[in-house]
Amino acid sequence: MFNKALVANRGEIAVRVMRACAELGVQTVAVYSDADRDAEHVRYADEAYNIGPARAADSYLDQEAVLEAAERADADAIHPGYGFLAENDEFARCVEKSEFTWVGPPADAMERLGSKTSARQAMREADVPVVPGTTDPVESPAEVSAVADDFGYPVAIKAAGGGGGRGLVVVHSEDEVEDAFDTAVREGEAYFGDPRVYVEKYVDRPRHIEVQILADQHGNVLHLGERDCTLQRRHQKLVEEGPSPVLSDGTRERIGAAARRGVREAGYTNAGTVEFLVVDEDTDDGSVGADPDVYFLEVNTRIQVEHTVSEMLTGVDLVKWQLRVAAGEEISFTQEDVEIRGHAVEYRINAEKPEEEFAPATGTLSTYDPPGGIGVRVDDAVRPGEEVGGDYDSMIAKLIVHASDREECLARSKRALAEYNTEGLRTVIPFHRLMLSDERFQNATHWTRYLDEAVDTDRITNAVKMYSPAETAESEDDDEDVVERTFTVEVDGKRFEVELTERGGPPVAPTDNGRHDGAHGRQRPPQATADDGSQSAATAGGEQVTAEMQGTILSVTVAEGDEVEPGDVICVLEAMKMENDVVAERGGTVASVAVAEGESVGMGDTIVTLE
Ligand code: MV4
Repeated sequence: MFNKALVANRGEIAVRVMRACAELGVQTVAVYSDADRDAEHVRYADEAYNIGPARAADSYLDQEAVLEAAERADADAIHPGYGFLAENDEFARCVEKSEFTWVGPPADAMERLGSKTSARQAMREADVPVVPGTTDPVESPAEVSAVADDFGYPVAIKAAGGGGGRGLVVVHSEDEVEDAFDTAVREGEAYFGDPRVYVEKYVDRPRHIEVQILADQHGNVLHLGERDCTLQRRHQKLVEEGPSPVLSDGTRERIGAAARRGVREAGYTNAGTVEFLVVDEDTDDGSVGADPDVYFLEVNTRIQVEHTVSEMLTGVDLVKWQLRVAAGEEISFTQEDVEIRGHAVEYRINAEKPEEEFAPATGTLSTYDPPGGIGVRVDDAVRPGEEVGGDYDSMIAKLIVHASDREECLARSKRALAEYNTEGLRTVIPFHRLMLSDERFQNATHWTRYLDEAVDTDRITNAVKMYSPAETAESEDDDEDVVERTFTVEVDGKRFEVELTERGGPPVAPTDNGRHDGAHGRQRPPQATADDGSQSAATAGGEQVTAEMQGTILSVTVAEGDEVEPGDVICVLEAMKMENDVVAERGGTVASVAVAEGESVGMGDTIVTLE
């Protein structure tokens, strides 16, 4: 095993790799840019070297600077993490020729499987189903039209050096071919320095399923189950889970065996992921039957963000095995030993504003209090007071939840996300809470473009308002006085913590119990506030009065035909251990009542309709 490993990365993955090193008794070397001088991964390492200014091209992507740091530290291995240089086969080749050991796949295998066209060729040779289309690059729009004549529209023109959605142009008809071809060639050249493109039949509404691979230098090639990464937004994964809730055991075995064949064919070693598209032509509701169509998509020749899902399900520490395999060790378990236990879901915690098209957010994490408890893992590299800028990727942490099955996992996820307390920096946590009450996500009938095509932005905006009123209140109208008040009240001997966000109200002395002295010491999501200060757990704009959070109806105080005035209580909703009045924000006649006492409601469910 190595004595000392340099981690050529930053953030949570750098800490993740260093933890694996620490457990193996390997000394750790961090590299950092000027912007990361006080970053968590620097503090965690045994030694650290500055490699340049904040701009990634001048630091984390500067191959010479990284190699110089490895020499100064007298490291004997380099682990790239993910992103930055992790899939740069030229850098891998550089390291292979140096005195350092590359902790990753051989450069040749990276090059062969990193190119979309040669990867398709390798998979075809290994009898792995690939999306119908060309394996070699096409030279003209006419060749694109010929493929479409064979397989029908839509077709996808893809950059040979592409991935992650860049250099992918969908063509729906003949008259779009020429412009689409030119666009794909231009994007390939611009993003990947490679103008070559190829054509595939475009698979509509697929699920994105990937298989985790681990292979050593002794001919052992294993898979560690699959991950379902279908919940994405504009090619950015937000939630990954395993095992996939839509695959039958037969399909699961099929893609696992195909992934092993494919990477073995390419001489791949170390950790990697084989991506597939899974689609069922026989269903039209997004569900997948026992024998869907499975198509190879591409290989990721690195450890991925979502490797944690496979670790929680199998108990295998993938990063430690990366280090062991790179050091020449043999994998000590067989495919038959790999057991998938329970269900796991990873939620990416990005500093982004979901209600503003997931625009990057910056700020100071004045409060950072991640969840804990059974089955809850948080991989992060931030701490209270951290300044989060826009220099690098927006992901600041990953919440990984593991439980006995998907139902328990989603329930545990709701609890963990409710505990995940951040202030001073907008994150996607409210979006994740919303998804946990989204019917399609709950019944796993979403598809890769579900968020792009079918999730109403207003729903996301309402969810964000519900769970982070302080930030949204300030951002809504910064020159308006926004006063937050927290009251601890007792009603009939029962204790309630009530948080009010008052706009334009008189200044008040801050309460002495702060915002976090609730029963569990956690900030509970404050409720929307109706005019009279009563707590509304719903909004009544327009015709429907809807639930703004998941909960149980304790009582319904109106019936069809009743006249209601603004502020009248419609019903009482029990949520997050509190009783919340659902009030009408405008008057009207009750046209219908959609709930009854004792029923559960999800966020966005209609409670009554007013006319
Ligand atoms: C496809 C596809 C459907 N048909 N290729 C997305 C980026 C890269 N991983 C390849 N991707 C896809 N390739 C064919 N022939 C669907 C995807 C895809 C996707 C496409 C658009 C928007 C979001 C997506 C998420 C995952 C996969």
